[in-house]
Amino acid sequence: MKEIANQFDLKGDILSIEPFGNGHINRTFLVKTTDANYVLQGINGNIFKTPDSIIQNIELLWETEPNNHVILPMVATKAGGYSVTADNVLWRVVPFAEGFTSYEFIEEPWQAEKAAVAFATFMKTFANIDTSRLKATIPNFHDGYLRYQQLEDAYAQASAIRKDKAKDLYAFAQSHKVIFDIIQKEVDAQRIPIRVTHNDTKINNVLINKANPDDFRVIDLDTVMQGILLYDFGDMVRTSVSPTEENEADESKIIFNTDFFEALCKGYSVMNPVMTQSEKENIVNGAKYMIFIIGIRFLADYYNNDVYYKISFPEENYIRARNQFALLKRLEEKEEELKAIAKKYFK
Ligand code: ADP
Ligand code: GN1
Ligand code: MG
Repeated sequence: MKEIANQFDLKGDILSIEPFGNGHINRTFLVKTTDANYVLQGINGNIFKTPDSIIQNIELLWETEPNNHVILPMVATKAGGYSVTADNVLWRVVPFAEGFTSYEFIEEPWQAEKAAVAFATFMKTFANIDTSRLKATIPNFHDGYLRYQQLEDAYAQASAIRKDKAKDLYAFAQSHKVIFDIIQKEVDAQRIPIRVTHNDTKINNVLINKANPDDFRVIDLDTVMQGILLYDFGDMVRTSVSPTEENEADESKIIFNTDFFEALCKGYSVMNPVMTQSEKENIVNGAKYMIFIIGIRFLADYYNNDVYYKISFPEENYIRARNQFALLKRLEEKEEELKAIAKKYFK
């Protein structure tokens, strides 16, 4: 690790390199030197087949908005460029954001509001980039029909034990597939436009300055590419409205907090002037789309014997899928109330 870290233009001498963070995909390390701290990440090559496209996309963001305070700069290598490849893994470095914090779940509405402002600001800041210039780092990433097909393929080859264990979840998935149709129809009719989107607006992908919550950085830029606004809003809802972690053991703790939802709408309403009527009307459908799509991805990975998401115990992907579907059920119970709240902020 030290050999890799030393190829970057770091200030000072390396003191330690320790595993860091909570992501499901990449390998993240905190590098401490005599002068500064950095985050070193190895991009998961099984998932990102063209990891260099991630670096190119981030370079494009910086090229377009060189003075922005929304994302973190990449640290250059001594050889020039922003990445080092070792044993087929692409490594990159960003400064550690001193004095900033991220939340694994929301505890108070203001945190949801700030996160929504952060992700909305990200989208506004880079809105002028021609979306076709961004590389698809994971092609068809939020394609609901593809994800559903992947679930069916995974199910077809799953072990009898796992099929039986998750049979209620599979039935739930079958009965909810229609969720994808509503949004797809709007996209096909171009009532929902393609934009520069983050695509992984999980709440722990925004860092908030502890001394000044209006100062933030949006991180985890690996899936910045073409997308629709509702993916970004929807994934924030998915990861904010229940004060629980994705692998919460007790299903009864999964709730849909309407105050947190309202705070997200309030924060995100800065997008109002650029949003189309269809985007505004489909806010709640976007949340359903993202909760459902991530639920079926966790379920498919469970059937595939956990080849995609990192797990820390054997049934973790089953629990994650169960919790997403529980959240979707909680949403459905108050769908009309949520639509009324959304309407107040997106008019
Ligand atoms: P992954 O793609 O695996 O989710 P992230 O880039 O989101 O990786 O990093 C994982 C976690 O590490 C984040 O949720 C955040 O808490 C922390 N983190 C990442 N980068 C930084 C940074 N530059 N400064 C401070 N904390 C960071
Ligand atoms: C992954 O990298 P991380 O942990 O922020 C995943 C997202 C899922 C999320 C579910 C590249 O995000 O799509 O929503 O897990 N990222 C990728 O927690 O697949
Ligand atoms: Mg992350």
